[in-house]
Amino acid sequence: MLKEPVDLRSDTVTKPTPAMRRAMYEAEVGDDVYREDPTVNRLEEEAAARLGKEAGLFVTSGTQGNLISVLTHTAPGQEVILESESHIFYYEVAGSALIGGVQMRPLKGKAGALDPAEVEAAVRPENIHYPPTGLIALENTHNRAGGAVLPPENVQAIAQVAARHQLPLHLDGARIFNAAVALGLSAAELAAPFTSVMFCLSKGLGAPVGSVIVGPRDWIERARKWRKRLGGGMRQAGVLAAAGLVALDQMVERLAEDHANARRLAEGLANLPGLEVVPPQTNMVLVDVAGTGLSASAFTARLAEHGVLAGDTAPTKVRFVTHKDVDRKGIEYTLAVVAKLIKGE
Ligand code: TLP
Repeated sequence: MLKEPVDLRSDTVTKPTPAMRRAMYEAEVGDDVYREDPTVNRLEEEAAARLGKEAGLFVTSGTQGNLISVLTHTAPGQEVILESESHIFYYEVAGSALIGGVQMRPLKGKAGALDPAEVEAAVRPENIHYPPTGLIALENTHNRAGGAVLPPENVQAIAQVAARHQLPLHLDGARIFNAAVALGLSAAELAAPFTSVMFCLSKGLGAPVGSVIVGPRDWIERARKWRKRLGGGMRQAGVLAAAGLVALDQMVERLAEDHANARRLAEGLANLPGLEVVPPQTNMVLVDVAGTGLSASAFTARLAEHGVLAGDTAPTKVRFVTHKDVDRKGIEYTLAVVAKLIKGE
């Protein structure tokens, strides 16, 4: 066993770097509800600039950022078109339905991407029986599709549908920087077709807490009110924002290393009998373990006995997520542990 467990459950487990801790210690702060926290203000400006939008809002989490975005774009009784395995639909505890009173209209995608024609067909025409469509939401990278990158031309086509029907388009870009690095494009280029974008500082970028939503200035003003209403006004949040600024400044380019580690892990796993591996595009490796005769939860429990942590995302599906706190040695160790497990040793 290695000294520390190899934790591949998620990139959310990443710990702040020494530079982040220093920046947090030294952060200039003020009351952010009065907009007097200079470090939060700097993060919001920097995030908006990086994503090519007018303004930004620092929020507690990706889930809160998506919830605030849905609430700000829609009115109760409207419908939101989104992918059937998207995080907003699958993993956000029905917050938008409960708090926003909206109905979800999930469409099945391919590798996380929706068919623009199906999106257009799902937009509701005027009819006494129908809820009006209020929003289209996409996810890039797509988590449950294994960190899949949305093809830019597919996003463009859906943006045209949104524009034709005068609908806002939101991006759950929790991992937009992974998509940008994988495509060799800027985050601003990927964000351009969207009205609003949420991205996370606390995943592959390694900050301890927080996400940012970006969009038009008047929209962010309304989002700020929703954040307060939801209890997300954070006062001296500069200590957190300081780590976010370091994340944007120092942690984006290195995501390529996580992608290379995911590819190495996938290649090694694909050579083992009983495993079906989805070739990774970014930092996630999805593996169907049905061929081993084990359930995903039994499989991950066996790995955990040897100090390797992975997640089960369906009865026979296991997810490994690479990130800055797992190096190549951890990946090779993981491959050795899985090989032994499969040989029944
Ligand atoms: N995803 C987490 C879990 O919630 C599943 C993970 O381990 O991958 N959008 C996307 C695409 C996400 O993957 C996540 C987190 C979020 C939003 C929510 O972010 P947080 O955890 O900050 O609320």
